[in-house]
Amino acid sequence: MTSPVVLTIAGSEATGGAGAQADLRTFQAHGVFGAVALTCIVSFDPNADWGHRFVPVERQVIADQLEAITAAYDQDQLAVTKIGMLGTPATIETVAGVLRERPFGQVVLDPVLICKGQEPGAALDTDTALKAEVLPLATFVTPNHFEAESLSGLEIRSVEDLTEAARRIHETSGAAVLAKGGVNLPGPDAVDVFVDGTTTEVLSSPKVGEVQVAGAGCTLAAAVAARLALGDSPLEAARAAKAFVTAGIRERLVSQAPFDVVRQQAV
Ligand code: PXL
Repeated sequence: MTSPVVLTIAGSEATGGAGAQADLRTFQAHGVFGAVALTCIVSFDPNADWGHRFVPVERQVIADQLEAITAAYDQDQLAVTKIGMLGTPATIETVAGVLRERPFGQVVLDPVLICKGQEPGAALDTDTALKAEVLPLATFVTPNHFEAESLSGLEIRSVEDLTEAARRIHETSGAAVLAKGGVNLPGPDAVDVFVDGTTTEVLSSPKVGEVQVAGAGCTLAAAVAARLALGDSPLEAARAAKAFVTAGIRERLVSQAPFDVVRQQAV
């Protein structure tokens, strides 16, 4: 039996809250089969404020993983690719090079710009490379508040600002954009804005607390990818993904770490 396969090109976050682990649980919850090309390994440091220890996977090993995946699944079966944390300019160059070589179907980009604990200079190079090399290849982008400011050049304080930022990111990338306000915008609701060439829609649901829950961004983009693989339009995928993340935040996992994580619920 064949099934839609969704690929995530993402990092490992060892405790399982974010990254490829969250992506795979999200794919499983939607009944789609997940493949992973691992880009880096993040290990939080409980002795240093839970900062990120970050090790990139060697370029050749990333290319090898993508070679194995694209040889196993043809383009009809591997219809959607999700991109999460890439982490270094070298990784970005490798991934963008492979994506340009063959069609990877729809490409959902979660533009993870900085990782706590990364050296700021290195993070700036990574941001620049991501914007130049990967953003033009994306068909769907899911920036959070900070990433939407960085990608649009706008300061975002309101839903109107978020909408304008999403429009600008759509104009420069050509991609459908789901810009996330989350807990960073004031008010009782968690507001995201969807923009593509034809539709602007504000997606709103009551905030579940005022504290950020880890893994929400990964889960949202992975749920968009899964829904697209199941045949949703981008707008339908955005609506369903938001509902999926909200349910996962309600059922969040509490641990000894200083942040709770999204727990994906079966659809
Ligand atoms: O949530 C962003 C993110 C993505 N990918 C990996 C991460 C994190 C944040 O911790 O570790 C691997």
